[in-house]
Amino acid sequence: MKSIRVLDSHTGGEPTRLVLDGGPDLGTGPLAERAARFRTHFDAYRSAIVNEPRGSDTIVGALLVPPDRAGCTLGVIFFNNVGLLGMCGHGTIGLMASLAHLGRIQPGRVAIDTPVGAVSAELHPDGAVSVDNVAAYRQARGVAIDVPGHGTVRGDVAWGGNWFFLVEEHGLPLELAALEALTDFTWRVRQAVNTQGYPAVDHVELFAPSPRAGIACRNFVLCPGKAYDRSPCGTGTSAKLACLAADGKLAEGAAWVQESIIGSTFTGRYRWHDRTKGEIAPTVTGTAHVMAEATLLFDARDPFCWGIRTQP
Ligand code: PYC
Repeated sequence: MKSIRVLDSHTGGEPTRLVLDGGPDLGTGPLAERAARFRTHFDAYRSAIVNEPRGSDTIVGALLVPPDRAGCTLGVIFFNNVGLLGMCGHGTIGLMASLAHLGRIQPGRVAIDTPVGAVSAELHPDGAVSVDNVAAYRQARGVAIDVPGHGTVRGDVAWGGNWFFLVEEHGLPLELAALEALTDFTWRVRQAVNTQGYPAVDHVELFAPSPRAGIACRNFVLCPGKAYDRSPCGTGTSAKLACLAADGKLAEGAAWVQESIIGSTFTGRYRWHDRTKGEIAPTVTGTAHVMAEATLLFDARDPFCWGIRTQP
């Protein structure tokens, strides 16, 4: 029987399933090319690892691969219930905590290759992890989208390792009690954004003040497969920092504490990467906890051996 060894962690409530061995052999070359190979030839692995019955819509998988970019010591390709992610902030924090648990890294920095660029992650002595993400920027400001059944919704389109539509004014309470309404609204926004000029946007992020002192704001992030991010979303926080920097609302180096819908937090900071292009170098800090070590078993007689594929 085929088997795949995994280590599960969560970062602020959002799970990461790290594939240690038994995953698909994607060969060599740039990670973007290997990610394309994963998508085209090995999608069954993706589904089998993160989808039901072994997984759930919320799990993000992390496939460890040899790096391609000079100076990187490892490579990772993140994936979810419906496809691949460019980068994943909570997943990188989970990856670092998992490698520390396995004794493979000590406090210090690791340069990591991803399909969208090299990132650098630092494991701190207390177990927290800071991720120096790929450069983030706002592509468009105050875009008006006509959302059927709702009306006009304005938001910014920004890159933080994935594409986001960021909405400040939405009129919904960012509370778990409103989860259904939040999911329904953000899904409709996503579809409208995709058909009204921004087909690459696959995350929608809403903001509201936090009821807790010392927190800059709360977010709700709808991920590509219609699950909401339990963490404050590392790439979403990077996209937010890019918008704040572009608007002159956050100074270089100042801390931005981003709270998720379940109350977990990341601390974000930025440095200008290229001010003329509006590109920032974001750093997102958070903590992950290891939860399970497991061997996934693949029985050829099992009709759901390769997972139940969901396409919302
Ligand atoms: O933390 O970047 C992130 C992320 C993306 C999707 C889920 N989490």
